[in-house]
Amino acid sequence: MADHNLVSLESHILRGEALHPGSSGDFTWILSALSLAAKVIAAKVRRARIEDVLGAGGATNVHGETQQKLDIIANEVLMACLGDRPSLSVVASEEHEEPTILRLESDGGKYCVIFDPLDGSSNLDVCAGVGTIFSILRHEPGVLDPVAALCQPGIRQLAAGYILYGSSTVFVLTTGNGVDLFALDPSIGSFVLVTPNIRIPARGRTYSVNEAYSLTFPEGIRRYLAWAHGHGYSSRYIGSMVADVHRTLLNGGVFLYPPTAAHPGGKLRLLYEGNPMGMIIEQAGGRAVAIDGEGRFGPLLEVSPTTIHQRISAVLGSPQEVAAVLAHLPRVD
Ligand code: AFP
Repeated sequence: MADHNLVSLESHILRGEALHPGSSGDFTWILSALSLAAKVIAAKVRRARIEDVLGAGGATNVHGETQQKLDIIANEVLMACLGDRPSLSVVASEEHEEPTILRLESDGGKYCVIFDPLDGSSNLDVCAGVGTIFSILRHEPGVLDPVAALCQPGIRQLAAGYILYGSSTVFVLTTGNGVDLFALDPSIGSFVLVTPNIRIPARGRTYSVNEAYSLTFPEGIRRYLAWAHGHGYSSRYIGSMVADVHRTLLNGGVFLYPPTAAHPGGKLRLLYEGNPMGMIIEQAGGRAVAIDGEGRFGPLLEVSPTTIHQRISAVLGSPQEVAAVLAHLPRVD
């Protein structure tokens, strides 16, 4: 590709499909639904204050968190855009307790989509960055139970991505062959490729964690933070995983959500947040690990989920920075 070529998200996906002769185009069709949903949600986020859809919607989601009005709207937009894609079997939203079965395998259902419609939504009222996160899995043939179809380790994801509604709207996508970044050009209504094949810097002296909980972090994480304080590190934390991970991806550093007193097993949702963000980071040359309160750790993408709303503690980012965190955890033999 010549540098001056203008490539939209849709043409980029079609080009990828052309590399696989015999491809049915089903997968491309799903990604185009996500792109459409992203544009609709971006427009709604931009007009949120004008349309008065900020603030709590009243209901609580399955995690006991108050749903913001825009959470509910974003969820409906995604369901509406994905609902008619003929190859989709099951979708799971962070906002819904149960997965939605769209069609059976015998009726052509081949793929599952998992999404967090508006991550970081507690930041909406203050105009800080929020995002949509998604993960696409193959529906393994013969698996009838929708929960079993979704409970696959992150290494089996076919694609993952996020859309950050920040000072500009960006769509970050991996289909397992590197990570590409598209920016929404509002004047033409298209996501255009701005950075192909993003690589995360190997290092970056920035850690991103909610340090207010540090008294209840495992001792190894507290030791790491004391080490970072003495080694010239900066701290950056928005409280919106998409925004915090996006900064980490571009600038390097490490993002952590360790076990805390409030969430001893971790707060991040494995299927909705951990796996897709972990795949993006690893596809960009970074590292994503799951940790526990005793200092045990292992590859995040190899964790086998048992429930769709399972939570996890994770560390992800530049390979050298993740290694620096792990070096402070106690040895567990
Ligand atoms: P919300 O979507 O409820 O705002 O939660 C966002 C989130 O799951 C993730 O995006 C953040 O990294 C994390 O929670 C922030 O949690 P703390 O507020 O406990 O730091």
